[in-house]
Order: sequence, then C-alpha cells, then structure tokens
Amino acid sequence: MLCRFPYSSILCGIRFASNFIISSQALQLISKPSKSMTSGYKAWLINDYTWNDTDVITNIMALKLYSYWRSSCSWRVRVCLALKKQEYEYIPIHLVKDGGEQRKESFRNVNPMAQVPTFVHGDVIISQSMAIMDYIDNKFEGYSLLPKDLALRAKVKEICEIICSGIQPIQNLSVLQKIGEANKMEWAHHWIQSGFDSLEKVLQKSSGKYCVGDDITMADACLVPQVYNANRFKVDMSKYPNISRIEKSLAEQPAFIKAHPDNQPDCPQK
Ligand SMILES: N[C@@H](CCC(=O)N[C@@H](CS)C(=O)NCC(=O)O)C(=O)O
Repeated sequence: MLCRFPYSSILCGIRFASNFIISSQALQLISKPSKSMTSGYKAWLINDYTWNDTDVITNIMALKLYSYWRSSCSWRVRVCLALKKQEYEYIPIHLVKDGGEQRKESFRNVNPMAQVPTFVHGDVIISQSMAIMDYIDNKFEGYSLLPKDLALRAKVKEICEIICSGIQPIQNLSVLQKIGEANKMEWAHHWIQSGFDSLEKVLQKSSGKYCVGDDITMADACLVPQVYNANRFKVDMSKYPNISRIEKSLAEQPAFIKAHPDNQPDCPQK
C-alpha cells in the first residue's frame, strides 16, 4: 500500500492494510515537526517521501545520523540522504555545549574520533563523511551520487578530497580551539581562501551547472557547506565566480534546502 503522509500533526493512529497500527507519536515523527516537537524529540525524520509500509518500519528503526546543525561534514551526509530520499533518525550532538558532547565517553563509544557525522544503519556504524556517502550511494537505490564514467567519478572524488582533506580539517572546531579565539578568524580565512584558490581552477575545467558536469554529485554535497564556512570566516567570495555560481544553483535544490543548518531540529531558535 502506498501512502503519503501529510505535514500536519495527526492525532490518532492509522490502521494500515497490512494489519499493524502506527501510533500518533510515530506519525508525528514522520510528518514535518513543529517547533514544539523539535524541542521534545531527539529524533526527526526529514524527507517528505512516498513509501510503503515496510519502508516506514525499516527506516525508523534502522537509519540514524549523529549530527550537529552547523557541522559541514554532517551537512554533506544530510544532502546525500535527502538526494536518496532516505528517512533517518536525527541525533543531535552539541559540539560546543559543556565542552562538547562529542567528547563524552558515551559518544566516543560510538565514534572514538569524537566527531560528527556518525551514521548508523542497523548493526553498521560508520564515521567519516566520505565513507558514509560512499556507503549510502552503494546501499540505497535511487539517485546516483557518482557518475558512471570512471574519469568523471575520479574528478568528483578529487573535488571531495580537496574540501574534505585539504580545507575543512584545517579549520575544524578542535583546530580553531587550539589556535585560540584571537587568531582563529585569520587562520580559518587563510586556509579556506588558499583552498578555494585551487578549487576555483579545478572547477573552471570540470564544472557544468554543478561541480562535475550537469548532474549533482557528492562533490556538490561537499561544496555547499564549505562555502557556508567561507562566509562565516569572511572570505571574499567575489574572487570565486565558479564556486559562487554552483553554490547558488545548488542552494535552490530541495535536497540542499532540507539539509541546510537552519532546517535542522537542533538549530537554535532565531
Ligand atoms: N574527516 C571527518 C571530519 C569530521 C569533522 O571534522 N567533524 C567536525 C564537525 S564538521 C567535528 O565533529 N568537530 C568536533 C571537534 O572538532 O571537536 C569527516 O569527513 O567526517
């Protein structure tokens, strides 16, 4: 039986043809949360999506993402899950409060690196956004996050690595904390700028509408959060016309809107 859930809050259980009942609480989790819901629930399922009964049950139980609303690495994964139209439980890890929830023993048991994202699919626990995106791409049907052509596929991964290894780690929270409040803005600004100088040249050759050609790929999932960080650290984006153009068109895509920090349940009230 195919069923599309409404966004409005549903007060009573609905009996499905296949003899089970989804409670009002479960339905609230799979419909769009209200502000009051998000404060009460750790779990939040993101996509509006047409599914069948089995999907709902499987996905509610199986997929979890430990995330922080403004974490650029978590954001990459959120984009990929949205492109694949996968529902998941959102588990917020506050990276700053009380010295950072990521450093607590309970979270280190999930991810010894004490970082988000961490993705859980049943018994499978994966950290590192590149590994998670790769798993999601191969595990779930639907939109393909990598091109079929080997050279284009390698180009996508090259761009991912420029961002994930060459830029983001140098301006990660723990690095900036070590650098200190007085110098962190200049430090992050410098490293993002020098990374973007190179990335802009790569994109000059590889890009069409998006980072590699005209299809959205993992590279785009990495680009948008990095541009957000560039803006946070006051990088002059007018020097990067390709990066800016691609980011602008991606920002209008539904998957990118869903994955945006402002649309996460742990985003502080504005
Ligand atoms: N290479 C990792 C990096 C993960 C990472 O740096 N996560 C950041 C948030 S974007 C984090 O958890 N920082 C916590 C800290 O530095 O204490 C990945 O791609 O997932």
